[in-house]
Amino acid sequence: SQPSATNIPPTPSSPQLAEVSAAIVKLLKQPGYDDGSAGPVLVRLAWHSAGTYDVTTNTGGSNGAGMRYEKEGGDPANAGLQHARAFLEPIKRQFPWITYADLWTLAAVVAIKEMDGPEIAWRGGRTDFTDESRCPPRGRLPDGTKGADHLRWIFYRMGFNDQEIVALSGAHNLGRCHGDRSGFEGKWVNNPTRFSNMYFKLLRIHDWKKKKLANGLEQFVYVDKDLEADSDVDGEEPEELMMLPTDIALLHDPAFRVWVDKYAQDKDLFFRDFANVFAKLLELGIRRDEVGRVVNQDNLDGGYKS
Ligand code: DDH
Repeated sequence: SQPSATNIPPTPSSPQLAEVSAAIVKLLKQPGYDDGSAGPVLVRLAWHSAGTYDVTTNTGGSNGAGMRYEKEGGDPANAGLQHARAFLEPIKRQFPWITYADLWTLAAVVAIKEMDGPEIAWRGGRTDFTDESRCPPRGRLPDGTKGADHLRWIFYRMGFNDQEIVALSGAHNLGRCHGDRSGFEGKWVNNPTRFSNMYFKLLRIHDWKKKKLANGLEQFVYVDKDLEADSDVDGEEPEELMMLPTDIALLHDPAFRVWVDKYAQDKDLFFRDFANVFAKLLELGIRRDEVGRVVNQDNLDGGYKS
């Protein structure tokens, strides 16, 4: 049975969504792709779909799945996310009743849990735009070359505070940078498909050195000296870890630093705060009635209404 107009949007424990979630779990393993998992790029898809929110105009956010259109999908900040959308396409075909906007956000929540991360509250009912007229303008997502002022400018616009900015940034425990997508190169932690607070620990303990890439971008790197010594023996290249300038900004800004320290020392606190702030991210711009149905009046297309 599929959800209908009179139904409250399914919750993750409902039988329909349990099937979709199980299908997402199955597709996470992608032996030929990156570090063997679609998980990190799916998390980034959900974040970029929601991170366009502007609290003063109440525009943007995960409702609509506007990234399917060139106007939003073609934002250079979204380079590479076509891979995430392609991973989910067979699931959309298998369960046509779920909207793209719900599928993209649900996939991130399922992936984070599956990668040993916290359980994140998720509610369905998002609708899909049927043209690009309501897509947010480009340029609302953060720029990794910048500093603390930029982070506040971007994330305060979404309605987040300093603690929430740091908690959200902990998602960089996952995945990597790709030269052909963002221009940056490398991963933040040694195991980029396991969710943890390692990002905060490494940020604090290492002496991050600026490195200029061939394309002119600057990032910060650290090469483990022990690994380097080991590699002489077994002939393996030591893997260089990286941080973006925006990651390093968390370390040097006193108000951000308080939370970097707390999250490095207390994994449970980080997991709790991350679960709360990621759930909040996915709900930005979504208005619901008292039973949880999405009631965004500017967007009545698609979804669970037929
Ligand atoms: Fe991020 N991120 N992110 N990020 N992000 C990149 C990769 C991933 C910034 C820049 C980049 C968040 C915040 C910021 C993930 C999740 C989240 C890449 C590399 C850049 C650049 C892209 C590529 O080359 O493929 C900046 C700047 C910020 C900031 O200013 C705070 C947040 C809030 C999240 C989140 O999920 C809550 C994930 C996951 C990835 C790894 C993607 C992959 O393909 O692997």
